[in-house]
Amino acid sequence: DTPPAHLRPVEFPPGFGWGAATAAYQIEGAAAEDGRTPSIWDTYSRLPGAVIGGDTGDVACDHYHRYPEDVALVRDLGLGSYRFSVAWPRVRPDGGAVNQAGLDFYRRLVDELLGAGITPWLTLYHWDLPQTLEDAGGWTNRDTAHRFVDYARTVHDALGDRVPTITTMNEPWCSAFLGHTSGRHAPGRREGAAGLVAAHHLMLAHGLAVQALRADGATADLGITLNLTVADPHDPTDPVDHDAARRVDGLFNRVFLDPLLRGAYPEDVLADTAAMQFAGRPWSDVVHDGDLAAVSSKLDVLGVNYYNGAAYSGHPHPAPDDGGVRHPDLLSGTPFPGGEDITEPGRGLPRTGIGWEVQPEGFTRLLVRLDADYDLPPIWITENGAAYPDEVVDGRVEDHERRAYVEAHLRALHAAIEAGVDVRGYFAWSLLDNFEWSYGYGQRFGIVHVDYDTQVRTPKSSAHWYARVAASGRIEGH
Ligand code: PNW
Repeated sequence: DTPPAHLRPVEFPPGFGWGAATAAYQIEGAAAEDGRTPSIWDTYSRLPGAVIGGDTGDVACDHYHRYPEDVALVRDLGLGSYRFSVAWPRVRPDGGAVNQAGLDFYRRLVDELLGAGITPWLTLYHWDLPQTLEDAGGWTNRDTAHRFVDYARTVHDALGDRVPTITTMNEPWCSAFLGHTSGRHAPGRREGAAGLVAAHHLMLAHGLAVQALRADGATADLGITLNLTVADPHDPTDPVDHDAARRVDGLFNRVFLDPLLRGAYPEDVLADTAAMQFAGRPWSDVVHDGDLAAVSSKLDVLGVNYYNGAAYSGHPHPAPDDGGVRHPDLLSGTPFPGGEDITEPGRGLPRTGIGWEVQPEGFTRLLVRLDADYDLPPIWITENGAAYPDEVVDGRVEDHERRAYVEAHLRALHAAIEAGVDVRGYFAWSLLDNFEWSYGYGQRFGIVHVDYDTQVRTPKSSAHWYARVAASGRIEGH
């Protein structure tokens, strides 16, 4: 008898990479040390009601001081790669002059990683824009893209010879549309088309930085990380729901994929948003001649973050039942410019502790679709994971739900590889429990538990399971 697919042993290709990921503001703490100035998340997290519990990244996991211990955790789990981000306001405080003390932290971190035999994967921007640049208009100001290029060159000059992969942006969708349309991420603006303007400037910053680093003689692979989703129609027989799903696919996936990989914005997205204005002008006036040539500069690697898909409707529905996890404010305000009518009614799938659907088959579908629709560079999965309310009991964290989530998603990833998609590696999100943005410290995504009173780290049972998968390149059958 052949066991069903979800129980069969699977084997990843030789050389497949295994890692864990983090981001600067979520783990470092030390918010005012060695010359760091505030970022938009320091400001936003202090706005009343913006972050559950009023949490901030002031201390977080104290990784700034404990990085040797955290690198040792990665090494002890046998993971070959570690993805981290550099904090712009440490390296160029206020977006201005270079701060050697800030750069030195990342020099020490990279030394520690290389000394432990771990390959560093560096992200330049994981959402911590210097507040001074926000005060000048932030990502809605074209000049921010040029300031980003200066910052990227500074980091590349210091570390580019020792870091084999540099990605520009993490998840520009979140920066653009959660930051400027729904206002649920920093800087907390709710200005509709400002999300589209910010998206364009983030992509422009990416493209100009890739061009500048190549001109500087970059030897590292250069790329970007997108968070992508699978948008299904809630009622597959209803054309209104199909149209809602098309619009979400446009404003989540294609609005980034098409400029990057085809050098043009999708026609349907341009048509849907044609009447949307920013500063009294059509938003697309911010797209200048030559911008899309820069944005579509060759990518050496594409990072894909996948957490969940969802089914969308164009009819009014109550918000999905997420078990009451989300603060009502976190559910209000659409992130889709012009998408005030789009609802997500829920379809009865299990949900993780943060209220997101568990939909591993969507991961296979997403990757197969990307491969069919685009001329892709090699892909790495730069994030995938789940939040659950873990507890330490007798020194152990038995997080069976997270292990099941990761196993199901690795099996779905394996199916995409079998179908011919060129995926080279996988990073678990996250190495550590950390500051989960507008949810604060209440949502735990780590494969390693962090006690925020003592800063004690405890690898969860999912980490031990993941370490065995990484060591063998195999998932055992059941
Ligand atoms: C990503 N959404 O954030 C980030 O890259 C991580 O920093 C974060 O901790 C992780 O996923 C878990 O949230 C997202 O609302 C935040 O769709 C919000 C969304 C998606 C990704």
